[in-house]
Amino acid sequence: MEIVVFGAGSLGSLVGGVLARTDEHTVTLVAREPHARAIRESGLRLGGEFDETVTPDATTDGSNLAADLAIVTVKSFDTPAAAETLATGAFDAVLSLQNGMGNEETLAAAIDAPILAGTATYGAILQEPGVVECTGLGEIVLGWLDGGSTGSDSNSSTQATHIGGAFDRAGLETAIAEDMPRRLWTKLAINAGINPVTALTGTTNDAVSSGPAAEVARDAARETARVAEAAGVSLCEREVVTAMDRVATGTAANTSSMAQDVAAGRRTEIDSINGYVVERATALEVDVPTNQILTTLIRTWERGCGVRTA
Ligand code: KPL
Repeated sequence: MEIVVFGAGSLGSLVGGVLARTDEHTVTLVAREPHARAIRESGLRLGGEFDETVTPDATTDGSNLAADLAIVTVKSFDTPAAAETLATGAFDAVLSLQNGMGNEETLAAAIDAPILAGTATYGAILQEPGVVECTGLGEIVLGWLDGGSTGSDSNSSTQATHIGGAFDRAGLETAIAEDMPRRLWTKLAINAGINPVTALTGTTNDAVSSGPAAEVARDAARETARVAEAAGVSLCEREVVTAMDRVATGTAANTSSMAQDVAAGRRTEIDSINGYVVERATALEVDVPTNQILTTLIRTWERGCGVRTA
């Protein structure tokens, strides 16, 4: 397949880099400088589990690209801009592998291609330009938001299976799901617990496996399950806590994306994670005090270092 990874930060570089290990795919990473230049000059080093150097193409200009598949891995606040740029190209399918909610709808509104939803629980960290480290093996789950009916035609489930099979063969453990809304809410609950707690405490993901920080993270995840239930998505509190504990243990040494953002003084995805939970909870009249506190603390930090104005 011809594959474009739009937004090759840590997760995008890992996913694109692993896909570039096989002759089956031609991979182009749309990345920022100096990462794109380093990849063009010396290849992309995959550290950790994959221990290999691969040679995908790399560019900073994502406009007018054509491919079988575009994988979107930009931060959720950059999705509108990514959608606009991707709309100048031509793709048979677009897969969102992003944190937070609402990304698929934003992409679908701008791009004339079937949009697949996905979740990824791999741990990844960009060590330096041209070097990404896999800090925890996880899983990719992908599928159509409505189980298939928004796919371009009756081939939609074949298309998802084809993409999933290609990911698997390259070494990315991938499952196809017909209950993506439920999967996205589960991933939201995992991120709502792990990300702000590790970001505020400057810890790795194992900090939410046990101890007082784990209780805060579990409360945030439980509240998210209650909001999902109120929104008509069947999800129980025990399930999301188990899922979060599994990810925290599986990516124990990983620095969550939000902890990486805070450590680097960058804007975080708080709005589309805990902020989204609070917004939906308010509309559905569900109490989410832990999500409210975590959202307030991260937003206060963002304002304090000038990466947030509102
Ligand atoms: O998605 C993640 C993130 O860091 O944003 C997890 C699954 C928590 C892995 O660190």
